[in-house]
Amino acid sequence: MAEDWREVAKKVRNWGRWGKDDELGTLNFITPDKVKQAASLVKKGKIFPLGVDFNSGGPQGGHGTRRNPIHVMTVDGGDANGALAMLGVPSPHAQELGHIFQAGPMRYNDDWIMMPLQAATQWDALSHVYYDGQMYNGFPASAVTSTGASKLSIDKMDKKGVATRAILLDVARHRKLDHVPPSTPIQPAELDEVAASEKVTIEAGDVVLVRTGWWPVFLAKRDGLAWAMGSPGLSWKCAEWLWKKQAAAVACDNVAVECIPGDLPEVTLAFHLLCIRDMGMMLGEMWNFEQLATDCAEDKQYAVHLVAQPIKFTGAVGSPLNPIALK
Ligand code: UVW
Repeated sequence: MAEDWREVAKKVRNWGRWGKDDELGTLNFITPDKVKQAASLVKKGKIFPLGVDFNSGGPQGGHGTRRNPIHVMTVDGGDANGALAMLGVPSPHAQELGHIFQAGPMRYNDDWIMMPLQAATQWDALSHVYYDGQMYNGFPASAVTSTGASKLSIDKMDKKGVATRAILLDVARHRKLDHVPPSTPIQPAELDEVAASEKVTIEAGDVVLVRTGWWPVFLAKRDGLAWAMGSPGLSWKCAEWLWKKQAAAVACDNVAVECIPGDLPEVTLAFHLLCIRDMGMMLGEMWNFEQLATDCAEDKQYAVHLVAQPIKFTGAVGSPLNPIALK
């Protein structure tokens, strides 16, 4: 089976397709006409935020290297105001600035957040996973060091922007279930069935949004480890399906887009490797499609205008975001 996976990897490899220096991958499928088509879908003035909450009660914690966000106030009402806080800071300018900030009635609050960039709703950058010492487009794995990614980092996506048409494939609703059963791989044929039942066709440059109904399961149980390890999601075979459709990206309401554990036990995160490393396709994880899905089921419009820009964290291999769908 791992040999079959290697064959598919060769087939779907987009290296060189957009030039040897390309760092955008399948976002290249988003053309100006595609952006116009997406914008023309906005007819009702409805906005659907697709991001989940970033807080200490998120799904992280069971995974060794990731934690939920830690949010601390660095200036708040308890400090009376920031000027007093500054007066206590041992900096040559603190006294002077502290006095300036004390003039008049102005008071303010400030905060910090410490978190893995992969803590909640996020994009995986094209530098997130690799194998055989190479990343997308043949860039060496050594291009990512302790100082960050010099190639394929998430900030490179800003050159293009992620604004295009997206199609919601509501697999859970198609199965007439609240959610796809735990650890169930969704096969390409089912994606075709869902698209046909929704009367939509995936076209080049679309972002495919796959709803498994798994995010509400986390909200109901708040058991991040069980939730992550039992994620239903795409079979590794869906990578080739996305490649044939010339999708710009794919996002899901589970932990990793693909099913966990995967349906190819010999290759961990087999779908990740094909999409990110071979095709150059970003994966969107831990998105929340509930509100959007309810609306789509009502008006039967499963094509939306998606705006899903990552934050320009220089050299980062992923980014949190709050994507929005517009109708
Ligand atoms: C890994 O855990 C490597 O990837 P992701 O967070 O994209 O699922």
